[in-house]
Amino acid sequence: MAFANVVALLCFLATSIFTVEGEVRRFPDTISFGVATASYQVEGAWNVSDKGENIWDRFTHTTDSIRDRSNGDVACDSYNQHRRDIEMLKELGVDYYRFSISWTRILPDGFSNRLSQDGIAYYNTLINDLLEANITPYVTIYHWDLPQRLQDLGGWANPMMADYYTDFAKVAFEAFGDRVKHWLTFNEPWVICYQGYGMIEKAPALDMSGIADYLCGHSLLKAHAKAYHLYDDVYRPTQNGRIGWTLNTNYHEAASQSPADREAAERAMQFELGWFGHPVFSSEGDYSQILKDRVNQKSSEQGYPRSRLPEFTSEEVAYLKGTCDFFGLNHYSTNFVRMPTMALKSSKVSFDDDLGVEKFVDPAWPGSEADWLKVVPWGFRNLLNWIRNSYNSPEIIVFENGFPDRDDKDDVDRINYYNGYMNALLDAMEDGCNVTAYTAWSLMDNFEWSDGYTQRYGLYHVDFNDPMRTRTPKASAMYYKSILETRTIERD
Ligand code: PNW
Repeated sequence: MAFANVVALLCFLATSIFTVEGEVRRFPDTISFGVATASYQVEGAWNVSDKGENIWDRFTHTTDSIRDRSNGDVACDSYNQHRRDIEMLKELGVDYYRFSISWTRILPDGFSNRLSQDGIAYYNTLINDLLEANITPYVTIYHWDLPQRLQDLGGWANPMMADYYTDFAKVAFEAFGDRVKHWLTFNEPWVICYQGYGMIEKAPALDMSGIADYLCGHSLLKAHAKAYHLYDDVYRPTQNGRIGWTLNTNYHEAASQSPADREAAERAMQFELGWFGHPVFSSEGDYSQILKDRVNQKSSEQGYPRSRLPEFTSEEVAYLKGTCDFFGLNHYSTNFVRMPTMALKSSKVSFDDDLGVEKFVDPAWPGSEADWLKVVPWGFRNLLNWIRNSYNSPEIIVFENGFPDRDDKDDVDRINYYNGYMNALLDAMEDGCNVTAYTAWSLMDNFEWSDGYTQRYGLYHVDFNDPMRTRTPKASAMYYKSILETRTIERD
């Protein structure tokens, strides 16, 4: 065969391999799509008008805990640039936008006796402009930026927080509830308490694991239930909205099918997702027996006069049960879990010591810019099924899912992540999981907490060296847009 013919044949083979259309899968019409951000991560304008100081202002300004020594003083400047944000939402074609309210922007002192008219006006404008663009606002009432004044009183470890939080939520329902019909009380209670009260990873960095994390969780659960009941009793009858919260978890897969490893994996699920999931979504309510037994037993071995995990009264158990209109889920990654071969000696009191399992990842799993985030799409499918089986098939809304890189506009790794995870979502829906909405984290690059601006999750790139904070669509923005337009995805 002449050389030219060989080349022609090879070209033909190559193009036919690479242009063959993969199988296309369609999303049911019942699912809607959105993107998310959070106030401290995007707004900036940290001291504009009468805005009060919050714990992230204090943490970034007074410690060297942020990897690049940055802060959210300006962030994406969304306080001044929300019109550009709405243009991007329109370009993507999302059904809704999930954002959060900065507590001290509307209540400068943390308490509801003094409202900031400028703060209220900012969110009114944002909400009105979203509605005008035909984009539904989904509002997180609390995404980690606690008023510093309330932290000075102990923050979430103070049981009075349930009242102060509910006062704040009431202001939000009163001011915005005529137009906002989708509420989340809290973003990720586990991260707030485990990383903020147990560790130094996040503000207020209390570093009292095994004590402060459980106190935080306890009053946070009560705060959630109180705000839920307030909405349910007083506002729902006229405002007709829905309210829940969003819980994060890794999926914990048993390292083997041995009974011990399966027990270890289930225990990890009950400690992480179940800590906040069981009291609200299980049919019996309260903390799971496994969580109560472990912490109780450890506490007594360690010489404490009572369990470090506080107890709910039976009235409280009943008050907490069912306080979500849907199961909100934030999910990023998966790990394996095995039972330790030798009982781990309790050296230091901690949440992880109470849990008492070993976690590890498969080195073959693709990584990301965050060491905790490996790309494991099947874990997402298994997690959605775990929720379906453990909590009686609730309606599930995915409020966050996304991938961090360093800084790439041609972000093929992010596209691969979304392709894998959205395929896993469809697999789970075919298994019978009732998922009604899916949210990409995040609309744009933003202040990634302790990692500052070194890790980027955005569909839009943000130039943080540019005073205008210019936003540019990445390849993944165009990819997400095409999924939303066609409501289809290629099978991976
Ligand atoms: C979420 N984990 O945090 C937050 O809701 C966002 O504000 C944040 O930007 C995003 O995920 C990316 O980090 C998480 O360790 C932090 O499993 C840590 C974990 C999960 C979520």
